[in-house]
Amino acid sequence: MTQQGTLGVAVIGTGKMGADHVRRVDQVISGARVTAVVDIDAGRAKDLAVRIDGCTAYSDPAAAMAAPDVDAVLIASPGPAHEAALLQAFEHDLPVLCEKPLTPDSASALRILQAEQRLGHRRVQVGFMRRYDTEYMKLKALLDSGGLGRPLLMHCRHRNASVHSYFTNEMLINDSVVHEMDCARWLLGQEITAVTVLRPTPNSHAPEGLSDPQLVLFETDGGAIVNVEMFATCGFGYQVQAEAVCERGTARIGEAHDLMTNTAGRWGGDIAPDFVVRFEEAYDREVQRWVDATRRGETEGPSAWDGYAAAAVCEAGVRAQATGERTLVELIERPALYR
Ligand code: ISE
Repeated sequence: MTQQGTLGVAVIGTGKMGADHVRRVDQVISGARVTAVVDIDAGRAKDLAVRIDGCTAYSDPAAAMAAPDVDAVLIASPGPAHEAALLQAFEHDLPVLCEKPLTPDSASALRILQAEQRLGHRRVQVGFMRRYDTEYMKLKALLDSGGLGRPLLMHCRHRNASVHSYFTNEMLINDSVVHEMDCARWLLGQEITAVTVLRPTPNSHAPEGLSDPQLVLFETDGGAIVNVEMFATCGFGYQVQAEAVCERGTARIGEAHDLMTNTAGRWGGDIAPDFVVRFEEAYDREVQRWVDATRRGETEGPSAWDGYAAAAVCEAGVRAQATGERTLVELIERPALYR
């Protein structure tokens, strides 16, 4: 660690999330500084690095991880590049915050689980940022307190204003519904055992070939059922809502009732435009907690097991989507390191 125990962080990947994390570590988070920025586009990395004191630009993640001023790694490159970067980080025994997905499929996620078990301790926190959102944290605490009794159902809505023209049906599961998969597992403390996907006649505003919206159902090993309305082209803004229906009551989050106005004969409030805005505080808290835990020599938060389980549920989801059939999730037994 560098001066006064400040954590030197290498940010790998400088797309939308990576660039936002560089800004966050540089300007928002305490106890850490960006000492390396890595991108296969060397010019892009350099543009970001020159704006930060003591920050070096790299185009090769391995070179950054070998640098003496790099104590920890934040991976925000595209999913297919994660496995190699994670394994390189393990070689140096560096703590990692890895944006979702851990890796793009369960076979590669399993290789990460195995490699981390060979290290003998947890090193990876997966970037499921909703777990750090104030409302989600309140819902989790309420469900864990048992005050509402056993959760029976969850209704979730996940709406994006729009998506790129290259957004596919598989991405709808792997990039978007994956958040509900993680939240359902975490909130309920249960594993998802089966997935069913139903598709109404598509929105005429959806990109060619994208069947949007879709209704995704999860069944869990605790007997709960979760339904997710995934609507990636709703047009009006970004909305993420969840309602738990329990034996003694219900609890709902995501209504965004913070500022209501009355004017010109109408009442209303604002809807966030996208996830960077909606979950800004959650991202800040996620990265701050990662830095704090890392400086204490600990690893917390969503683990590589959570990344693997999400990948396995996504695989079942993509199969269910293609076949229209209820599809079972195939999971290995949870290794001792993750219990
Ligand atoms: C995106 O990748 C995200 O992670 C967002 O949270 C999600 O709302 C969006 O649908 C995904 O494309």
